[in-house]
Amino acid sequence: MSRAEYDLVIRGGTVVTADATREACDVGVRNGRVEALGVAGRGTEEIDARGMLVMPGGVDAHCHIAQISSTGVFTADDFHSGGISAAVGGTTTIVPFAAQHRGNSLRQVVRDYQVHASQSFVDYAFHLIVSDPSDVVLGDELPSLVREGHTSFKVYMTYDALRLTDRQVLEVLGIAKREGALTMFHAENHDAIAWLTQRLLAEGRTSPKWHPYARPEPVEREATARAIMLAELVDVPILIVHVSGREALEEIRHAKARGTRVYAETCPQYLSFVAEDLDQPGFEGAKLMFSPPARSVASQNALWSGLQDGSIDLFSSDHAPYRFDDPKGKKANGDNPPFTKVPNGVPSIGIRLPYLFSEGVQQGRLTAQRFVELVSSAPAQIYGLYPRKGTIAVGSDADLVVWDPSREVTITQPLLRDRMDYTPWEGMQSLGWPVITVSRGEIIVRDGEVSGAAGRGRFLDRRAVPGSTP
Ligand code: DUC
Ligand code: ZN
Ligand code: ZN
Repeated sequence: MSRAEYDLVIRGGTVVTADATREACDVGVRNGRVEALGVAGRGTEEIDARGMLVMPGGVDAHCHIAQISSTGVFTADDFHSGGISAAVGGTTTIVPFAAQHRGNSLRQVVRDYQVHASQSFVDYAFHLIVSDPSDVVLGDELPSLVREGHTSFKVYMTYDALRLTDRQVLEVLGIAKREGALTMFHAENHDAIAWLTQRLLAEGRTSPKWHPYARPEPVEREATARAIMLAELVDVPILIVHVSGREALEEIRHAKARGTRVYAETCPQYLSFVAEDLDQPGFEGAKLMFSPPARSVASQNALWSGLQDGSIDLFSSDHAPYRFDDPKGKKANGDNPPFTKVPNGVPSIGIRLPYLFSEGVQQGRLTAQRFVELVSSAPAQIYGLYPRKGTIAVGSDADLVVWDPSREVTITQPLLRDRMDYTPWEGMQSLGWPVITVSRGEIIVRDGEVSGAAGRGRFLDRRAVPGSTP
């Protein structure tokens, strides 16, 4: 018998990339890379993918892993558990944040995250969070870290512990322009939130359901417009993360129409929940506390149209996992603290792809190709990982998902394999599911069975990809 030509062949599936759909297509993998696309000879291991979609593994470009929140609480997931949950949901690359807190050296922060990330289950890169743009950070650390491959950073326009002034934002944007990096914005107006919050608290409106009232849509709209204006002054591309509402999206549409290079991201929680969903007995609403907050059905419809027409460029999780019934999670400040003292965020790294496939592709809102673009190709392109990640092409890393479009799955927290004690999507019926996840040619999830060593994920140097920096 002749020797196998490939380590792995995924045979006869419908291969979907952002730009093409190939029926009855084999994918041949050798040494962790795609080596054949179309017809492949024998593989040491073979997967029969007839009736399945074969897509590039997801790239989650917005997730908080092993990070201390602005309220001082550590995320429930580290790079091992977060990476496993990602892989179970079809994601093979993550880009979490190396988050600077004031007074910290940015370079030391990156070193610390490298230690955390040495346990990563999937491949990873870091964005930086710049919260203290001191002379040393601006003059030395930030430029040199960009040159070393950390080519994106997030700035916050709100949160006492993290926010930058407009002047500081301009300084950071100047470095982004000079060094060829992309600045990501958390766009909410800090003073408006502080004023509204003070009034709500004074009126005794302290339970989780008031959280969205402290940060209504105009707060996001104004900050989005301001971020765009600041970027236009410097003439540098920016990206608005977690766009939640119709109003902010309108600002982005206008800016794109006049030629400003502004990318926009949204996340599953904004399509799934509305502000009224936080109105639950006791502290339950804290499970749905994230910022910017849940909005309205009108905003959800606007986000879907943005995903369809390209006003929204990518779909990330903003996974920020804080356990509900836990003094190290949502209850870090007591069993029923005011909404101002609850860590913000939801666990969403595992649900990201199944949610968008089920609600987007299966509901006829998105094509499968657009789905791939939103969850994989666009984030890889925008953040300098393409075409190593984000596509299925000869020479690309063999990061693949075999997706059963007709598999019906009821979502439960244990299924998602994170370290949480709840999922906001408990009970959701997902039509379509990633039955096999492959990372650099290694099958790391098969029918919910996870295999692969801790720390198998590799750091992705974003300098190495010509032509893909913004
Ligand atoms: N808001 C953020 O800004 N980051 C993490 C999660 C959240 O809700
Ligand atoms: Zn944010
Ligand atoms: Zn975030």
